[in-house]
Amino acid sequence: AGVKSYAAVDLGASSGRVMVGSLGPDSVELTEAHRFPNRPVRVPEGLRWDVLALYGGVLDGLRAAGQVDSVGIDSWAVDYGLLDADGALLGNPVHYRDARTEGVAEKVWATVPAEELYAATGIQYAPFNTLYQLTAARASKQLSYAERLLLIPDLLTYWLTGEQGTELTNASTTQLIDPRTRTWSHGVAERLGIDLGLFAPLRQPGDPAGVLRPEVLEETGLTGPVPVTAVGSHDTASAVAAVPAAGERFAYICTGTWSLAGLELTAPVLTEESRAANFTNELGLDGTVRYLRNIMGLWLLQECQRAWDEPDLGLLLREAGTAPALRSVVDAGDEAFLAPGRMPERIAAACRASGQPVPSSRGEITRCILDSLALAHRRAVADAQRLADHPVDVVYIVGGGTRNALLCQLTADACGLPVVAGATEAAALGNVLVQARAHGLAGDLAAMRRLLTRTQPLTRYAPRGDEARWRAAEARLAAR
Ligand code: ADP
Ligand code: LRH
Repeated sequence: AGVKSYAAVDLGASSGRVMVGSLGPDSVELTEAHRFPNRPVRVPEGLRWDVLALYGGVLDGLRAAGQVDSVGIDSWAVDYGLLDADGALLGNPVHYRDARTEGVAEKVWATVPAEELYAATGIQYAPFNTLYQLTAARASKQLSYAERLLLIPDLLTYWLTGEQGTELTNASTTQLIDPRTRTWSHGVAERLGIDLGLFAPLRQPGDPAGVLRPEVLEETGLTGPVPVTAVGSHDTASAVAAVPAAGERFAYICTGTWSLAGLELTAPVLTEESRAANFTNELGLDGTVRYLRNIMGLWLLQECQRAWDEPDLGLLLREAGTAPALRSVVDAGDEAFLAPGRMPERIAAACRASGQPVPSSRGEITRCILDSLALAHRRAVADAQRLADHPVDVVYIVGGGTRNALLCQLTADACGLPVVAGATEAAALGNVLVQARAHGLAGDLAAMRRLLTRTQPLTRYAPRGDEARWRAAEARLAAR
């Protein structure tokens, strides 16, 4: 009695999953109902998401999940679908790694200088921010026919319920939200000719988002009414909500396709220094700000695996474990690694360009990637503390990278701080907790985290004290 269950749909850039979370007064259990690949497709016009396949995966997952008390959806940020006046989807959503945004930022900055844009939105420069995507699409027929823009989780929610909204945490990644007022930045939108009327009204995490449509109930075999609840629909917002931290003196790294490394703050940092360091102020749960930097993450390794046609990650990690440490490092924050393709060659080229030994075997390249990620984690954690004047004693790692013990240990070594590895499926966990709270079970963010600390397995990594070597590696990159 008293146990309720929630379906968390979590769509990452590499896979989608439907997880079922069961919550009692002192228990949290998460089980996987269904997992499906998320494979972008290259068509003549560019790189696209196969959003219908993802929706099919969501329906399969809900069927596998069985009867639940609510459903919540989170996904990667910034991307969207356009709807025509009849509510029909106009084309496949464009992938954020598509080349259409190349050179667009400079055009935007000619109208709104980068400094002003940062002061108004707090969002770091990334070519794929929705604001740049919409600018790139400005002259397109598709956009001219569009009456509505729905971010990916909001689009899937619409298909499930028939109701439209724009969830706030993900909306902040459009770069069209003012982090101080936590609502639209009308000034920025007007100056750039972006029609905010395209967006459905803002929703807060925890808000109701409708009930599953009769056709969806029929397809999934569920018995209605099944409510859909808005969660922190940006996967990183949900993942940070599930960081099992106590107090405030912690940094987090959400590791998956990306590494998102930073702090949870109560107010944005909008200084020029912060902009120059490319830190972002995304909106989190309960009035928090996710002050973090995007690092290329395990994408670097995913792309090497694709190039080598090597699905056995365990094998590569064992080889990396015996390869020489910190021999060569690349800047894992470099936008040069954003596009897909030829990753081993691009990494080798970056090592050559910075005058370091060129890694050649798969083990050496994998080691180079892991060392480089750990180094980027170190820089982000150090820079965030300095820029936000917010010291930490511990670094939490959540997400798929928690399964990579070598990466976790190297991160502890590089940061010179203890690392606590938490949930592998942190986004799904945060998704479930927000639903549970909306339905009267869990408490505030701190109470949710206490529940996680009590119930979730945690792995600790102590730093091994080789600070001088990491500082030297950092200097090699800086000297470029
Ligand atoms: P996303 O949500 O961005 O799709 P995930 O959080 O699911 O990403 O993380 C995926 C990554 O996690 C993989 O690319 C891989 O590097 C890592 N990973 C997954 N399983 C394992 C494993 N068994 N051992 C080591 N690393 C793993
Ligand atoms: C991680 C993520 C990240 C964004 C990127 C586009 O999945 O949501 O927070 O910057 O995808």
